[in-house]
Amino acid sequence: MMDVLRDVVRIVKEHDEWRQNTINLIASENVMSPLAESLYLNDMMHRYAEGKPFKRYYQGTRYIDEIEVLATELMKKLFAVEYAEVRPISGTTANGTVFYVLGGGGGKKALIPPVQAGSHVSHTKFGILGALCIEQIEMPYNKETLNIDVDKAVKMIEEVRPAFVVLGGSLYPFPHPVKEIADAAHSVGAKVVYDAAHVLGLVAGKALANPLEEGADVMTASTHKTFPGPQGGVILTNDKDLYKKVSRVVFPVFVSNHHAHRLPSLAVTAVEMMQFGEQYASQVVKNARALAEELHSLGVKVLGEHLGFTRTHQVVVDVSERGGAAELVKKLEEAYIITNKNLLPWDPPDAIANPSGIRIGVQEMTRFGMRESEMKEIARFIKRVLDGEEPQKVKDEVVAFRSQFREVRYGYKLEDLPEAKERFEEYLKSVLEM
Ligand code: DSN
Repeated sequence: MMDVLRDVVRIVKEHDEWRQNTINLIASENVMSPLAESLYLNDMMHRYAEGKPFKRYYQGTRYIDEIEVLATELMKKLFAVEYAEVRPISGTTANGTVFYVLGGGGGKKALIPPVQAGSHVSHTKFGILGALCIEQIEMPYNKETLNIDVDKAVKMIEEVRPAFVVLGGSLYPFPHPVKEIADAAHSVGAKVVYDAAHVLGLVAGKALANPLEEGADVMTASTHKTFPGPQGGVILTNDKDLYKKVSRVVFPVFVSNHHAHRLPSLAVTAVEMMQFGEQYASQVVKNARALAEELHSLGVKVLGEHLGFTRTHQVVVDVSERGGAAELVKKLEEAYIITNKNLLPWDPPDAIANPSGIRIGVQEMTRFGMRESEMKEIARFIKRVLDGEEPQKVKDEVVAFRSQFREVRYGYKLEDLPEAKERFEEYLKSVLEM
């Protein structure tokens, strides 16, 4: 059996080394700061804390209660909201909770953006929305503006009178028109759910408007995409009644154990975003724009040229004239450039195996200190692979380039907080001595 254990260690070690040598452009990922990462390893990972802080069904939770209250307060402050629910363990769990509250019980309708235009699977009949027997109706979309067709969507809201409308999503270079849609939704008594999973860090850093200030009733999100925290979910709202219902549903319907060991890292990340969020978010958007412009000038087809390519962390490339994305993303991976294939708004749903698009996100490389000039270098690497150059040849240059960017910026190191360094050393020592 020791061989199996050696294999487990090998797999983790090789994964860590490999991904640290890659240019990671997956738009839904990020890295925590060293301080947040060190605090992720803690005994709370072994514990249960069902219920709300100080009203648990288990003993032994006094520090979990304390950290949960602190993380909640920090998220409220960061997003200037009245209520935050940090127990969802993912963005999907957060969506499930809110959808259950707004549309559970069957017979209700929800309007969502088209799947090919970026709706997350949890917004669809294939995901939690469908599992809750809520009818998915797709909003009209304008392929020219790469956005919801406001006039047609308003008409549809008035006709369909849904229980709620979902905005936000996973393919999201241009923010949705929250105010216009919220006005129409509210006129028929519908709520607006804004799924900020992808852009939470950009909202925190004020590179995008806060959807709750634009008229959304509730914001769901994951806490590990542009918001560079631990993997998890959050629900934010100013609606007291909605919050109360959400808090009664997240447990016991969607979580039992809510993985409390992530909450110290969430609290740290919230503080870091208060300190460095604006610098980080504005650099992310500048980097995305620089990458898109360089790809375009090198002859790669980038979506949204007439709209300035992007207003978020995402750059979307159309490779339909290059045989589709399926093979190209594998070649990019061979060159140690990690991206994902993605449906584009005009792709048929069955193009999922070989869609026209490659989705690129610059948030993680921004965290490692890359700026506009590095984005140009990355564009050149991508172009060489797309043009058919041997990925292995590009890979060696990618690894050398990446090795110059090892330090995570816009956050705290252990040296910044001697107590944290001491605590981490003690933690590691106790594990080593066990
Ligand atoms: N599927 C993820 C993404 O990459 O956007 C979100 O959960």
